[in-house]
Amino acid sequence: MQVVMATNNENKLREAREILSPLGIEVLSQTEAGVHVDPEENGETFAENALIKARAVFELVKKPVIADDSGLCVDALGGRPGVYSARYAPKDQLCSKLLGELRDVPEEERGAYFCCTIAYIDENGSGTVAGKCEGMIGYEERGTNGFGYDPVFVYGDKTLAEMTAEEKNAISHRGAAMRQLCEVFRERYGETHADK
Ligand code: ITT
Repeated sequence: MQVVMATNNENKLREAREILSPLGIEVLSQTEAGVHVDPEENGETFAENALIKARAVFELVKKPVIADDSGLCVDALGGRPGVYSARYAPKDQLCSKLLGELRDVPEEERGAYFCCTIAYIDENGSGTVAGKCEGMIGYEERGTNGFGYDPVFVYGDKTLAEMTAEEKNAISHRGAAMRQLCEVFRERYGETHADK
């Protein structure tokens, strides 16, 4: 089956493809679907924002659409940046700004988690699934893979940016949410062709 992903973030699109294509779901970009949409994300939750993005694209394409709204919640910052993760700082300064804010925070208070909510919508209606990845914020940037806050998010003994794509997708918030999405699709549409 084919779904259109309502995102302007190339890294999210890449990870969605890595996770969903082995499960038999082909993910088309907005460009491949012939639309360009960048709606204002004025929801207060990941789910609200994911639904805003999914609905905006579904109005224009008559195919199933998915949208990912995600972010990093840092314990010592009372859950910030959360839904504002993309707007916390310019893209190349996200990690350095966060490390600066946490400069004096001791190890035991450096807990954080990534959240990912995926909204899906088709002619039968809409819904959401969510995934979480718990770790901590390190003291320096490490690794060159991934994107966003990956170089400072430590899971086990590596940052997400030190993991291969396969390693990250196996434990990530996005991986967890996408695998649930696949279950929803199996219920809605029957088996995806990975099963055949
Ligand atoms: P779209 O809205 O177009 O999908 P976006 O990048 O603006 O793209 P969000 O509003 O959901 O997406 O912002 C999520 C931000 O959280 C993202 O830009 C990253 O900075 C961060 N983020 C989300 N998932 C991440 C991951 O797996 N690794 C590192 N950072 C991540």
